[in-house]
Amino acid sequence: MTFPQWSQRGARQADRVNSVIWKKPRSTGTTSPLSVPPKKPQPWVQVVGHAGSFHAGDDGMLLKRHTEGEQQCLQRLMEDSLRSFVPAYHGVVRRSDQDYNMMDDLLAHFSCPAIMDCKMGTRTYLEEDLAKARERPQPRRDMYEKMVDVDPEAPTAEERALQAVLKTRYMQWRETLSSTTTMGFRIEGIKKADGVCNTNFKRTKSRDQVIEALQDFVGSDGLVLSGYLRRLKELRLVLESSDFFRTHEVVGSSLLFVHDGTGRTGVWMIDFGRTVPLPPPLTLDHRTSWVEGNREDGYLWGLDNLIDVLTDMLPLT
Ligand code: I3P
Repeated sequence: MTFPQWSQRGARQADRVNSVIWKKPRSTGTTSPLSVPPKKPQPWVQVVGHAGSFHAGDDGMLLKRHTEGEQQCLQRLMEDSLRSFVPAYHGVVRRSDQDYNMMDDLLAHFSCPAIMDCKMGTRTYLEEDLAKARERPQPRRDMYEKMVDVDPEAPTAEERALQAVLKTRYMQWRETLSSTTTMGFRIEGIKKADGVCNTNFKRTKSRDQVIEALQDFVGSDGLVLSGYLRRLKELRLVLESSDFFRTHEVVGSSLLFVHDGTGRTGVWMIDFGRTVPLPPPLTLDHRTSWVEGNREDGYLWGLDNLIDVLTDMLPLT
């Protein structure tokens, strides 16, 4: 995804909010086939995620189209020190012949929240995707068209002749177009409290452009900004000692930021569809530059930069 995403805010405040938001899992790893069609997805959830991937569940739950890989990550995360930084996972449910991973809807306890999805890391495709693309290249016309829409000059002569690009090539191009390569994170989408959504951040690349977008998101409320900063620093500390994080390549995962008019804030890690376990004894520090084979994803380097940028903004609010 994406960005289903969701999010929230700060040290003591975050703890208080978490105690409200993070409910005890009721059932984990269970499948309960039901014939009731899922409710329509929340508008926000549709903004960045794959269309049709999300549905509102009952009682503050969110249903996300099931993938085995994401299920395994969420199950492992429930046992990890990162648990309070991811949506609580409640197992698999079946609706209209489709399996879904059921998790807490992180927006459930916010009132008219503002939401931002930041995709973390310097690389947005897996090393195994590169290998697959070499073995069996599958150029995509839809990605060529998306590329030309943004920059007609971007395709090579060969791509132009094919009218198609490889997905890895498209993803790399998106990384360099945005702040992914230079800062290790990029803004994917923002929904303001008034309901207006903006996903037009493909070219938001420079530090100044990123700050402008973040400033617009947090508004003039210094409490919101300091709440986010506290939560991100807590997250960094936990990531640096998490067994899960050390032993997984985390690609295409986002941080979901959420705040509302009460000053409540929160940040959670979301989207683990492209998070894969490393072959033991390989581990990552998530800061070392990527060279093919080392599996590094730049997640923590991106978080360092994000914290740095938000810290710079602090006196401005
Ligand atoms: C999409 C974005 C998604 C990716 C999707 C891309 O590009 O990179 O993260 O899904 O691939 O099309 P854009 O944001 O420019 O629209 P995954 O993360 O699941 O790979 P897809 O078209 O193969 O779903």
